[in-house]
Amino acid sequence: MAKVVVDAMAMQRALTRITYEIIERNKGVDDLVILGIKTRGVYLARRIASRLQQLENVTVPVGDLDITSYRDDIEHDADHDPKVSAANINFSVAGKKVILVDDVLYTGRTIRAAMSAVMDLGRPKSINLAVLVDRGHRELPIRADFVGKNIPSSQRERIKVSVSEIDDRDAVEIQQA
Ligand code: 3GP
Ligand code: 5GP
Ligand code: MG
Repeated sequence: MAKVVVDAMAMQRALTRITYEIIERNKGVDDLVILGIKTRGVYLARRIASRLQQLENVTVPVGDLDITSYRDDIEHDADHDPKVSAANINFSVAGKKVILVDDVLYTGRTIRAAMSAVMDLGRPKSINLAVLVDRGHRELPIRADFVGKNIPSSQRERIKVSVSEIDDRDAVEIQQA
């Protein structure tokens, strides 16, 4: 049984709020770049960029970070951390205010890997993290700066994020494993 905890309207509002918070925190949009973590983080990143375009009339560069698992299931591999590749980013991050965007924040290991991939490209001025859902269970000292919704979860539960670009709708659901 899946329970919808964020519907399409709520997701839209959360992303709009996060966009305002990004503008406010950065005192504008100068030097911002947005990097979405595949797969669904990329679509959320693009939506934030298009709201920045509407609100501030600026085009903020958006790039993709590729995450590779060591196994083909979705479970975390106990022995390996996720690998994140910044190979496809064709603009400089040096001196930029980087906003990382992911759908779900869980142990924090993906974000740790994403930060090192970004820093291998150049020295950003700052890195901030925006996530649609924070489900808790952090294993590293990592937190999000911008959160759509905190969903305290049990380890057994799965948070299903759907985005209309690739799924049938916009929604966040809790599934019992
Ligand atoms: P995403 O690539 O859009 O983020 O990992 C493949 C997909 O499975 C991910 O989609 C993620 O949303 C989803 N998923 C659901 N539960 C989990 C989980 O516990 N761990 C991981 N790594 N992915 C999960
Ligand atoms: P972390 O590295 O913080 O443990 O996990 C973050 C990554 O794993 C995110 O990119 C996310 O896609 C995925 N993830 C972990 N738990 C969940 C979950 O419950 N639901 C979804 N949709 N993704 C998850
Ligand atoms: Mg993800």
